[in-house]
Amino acid sequence: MSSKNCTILSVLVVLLSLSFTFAQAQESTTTETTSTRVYRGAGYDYLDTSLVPLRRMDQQRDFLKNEYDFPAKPRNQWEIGISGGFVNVSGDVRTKMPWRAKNPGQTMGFGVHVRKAWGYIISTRLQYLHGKASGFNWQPGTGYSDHGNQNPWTALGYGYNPVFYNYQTNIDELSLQLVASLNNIKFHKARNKASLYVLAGIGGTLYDTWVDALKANKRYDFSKIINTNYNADQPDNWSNTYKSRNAKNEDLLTLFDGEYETRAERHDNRPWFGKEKTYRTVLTAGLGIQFKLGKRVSLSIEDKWSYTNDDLVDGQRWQEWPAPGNGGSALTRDFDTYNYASIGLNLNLGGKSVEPLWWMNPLDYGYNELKREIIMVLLVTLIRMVMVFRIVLMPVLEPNLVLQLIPMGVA
Ligand SMILES: [Ca+2]
Ligand SMILES: [Ca+2]
Repeated sequence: MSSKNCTILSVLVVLLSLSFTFAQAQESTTTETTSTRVYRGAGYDYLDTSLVPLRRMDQQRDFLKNEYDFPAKPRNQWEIGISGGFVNVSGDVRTKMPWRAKNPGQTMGFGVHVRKAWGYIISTRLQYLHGKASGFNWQPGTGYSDHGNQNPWTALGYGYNPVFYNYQTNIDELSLQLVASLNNIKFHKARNKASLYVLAGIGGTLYDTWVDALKANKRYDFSKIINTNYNADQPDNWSNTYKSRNAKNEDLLTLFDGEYETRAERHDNRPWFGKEKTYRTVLTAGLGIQFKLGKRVSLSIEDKWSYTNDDLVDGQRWQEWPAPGNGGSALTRDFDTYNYASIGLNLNLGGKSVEPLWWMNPLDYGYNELKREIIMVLLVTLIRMVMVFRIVLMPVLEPNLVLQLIPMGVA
């Protein structure tokens, strides 16, 4: 055989062996079932019938018999989780974070939930939230006046004097949410290690709100703070009173005793539960991210808003600075909404199940089949080239070599 023919044959053999090596490397680097050395998905083995519930087994059988192209949806785990974080009311009275509050414990809450995926995008979550929020204004107001003894400031005899509104509210919420996973359908990676999601839901809230209007059974004397000139706390050439809020806040923190002893104003046209609590249906919305810590454990950071359509969650609903004696102030414009910013720990539960589907990429199976198809086409093409070379070209180029290779099984 001439050296030229030897070279062509060598190139084909090398190409063939390289293609097999490539295919095996693909399988061995991605396989989770090393015993068979076949890639069966980075998320789960889609040939494993023990993961398929009985009601979907007919589909799985059809899939395994090659009579249906789609594997049945596997059983997936439940998630349970706990969380803790800050509770704040966006309302008429300024809410406080723990480091700005009279009592840091009155600005926080905790939550527990169960979550279940119904598809790769949508899951539902049932969450219970218990929390406290508190706050106070650094600007005084008189809008409470002329609204009867339902208002604590009026009932305690503050008359038309300016007061610093404050509140502490206790919240118990149960809500059912639809959660949409945003980033588990991936075109360039088999898995997501962080899961982004948004949620929207509906629920019910019981709340009760209290006011710190007395110190040792006596009314507060706010006149000292009201009459203090805080302009010295503003930067030079500024006339923005907001710049003096920190000094006022410090004085108010010193003045308040932190005992919210007086019931805040409540709706007298709504039922009260247990004499204290008011019920409201709430709409919830939020967004969050989960980080995978292990096969069953994840950490979540989330922010959730609850829309109450209620203006007394912070105990205050009156416009500021009405003209005394003119029938009182009007209602403020916006309702109170509360927020829960939390960090949580989640655990996946369930045997004979895959991970919750928001941790799975549904394209994993399809891409794998596509890749396998491409490799097979390459292999068939190479084999055909070898056969053409062996049957058509080699006898013409080097008939003696064919005779020599036949006993060796090469030709
Ligand atoms: Ca008090
Ligand atoms: Ca309000």
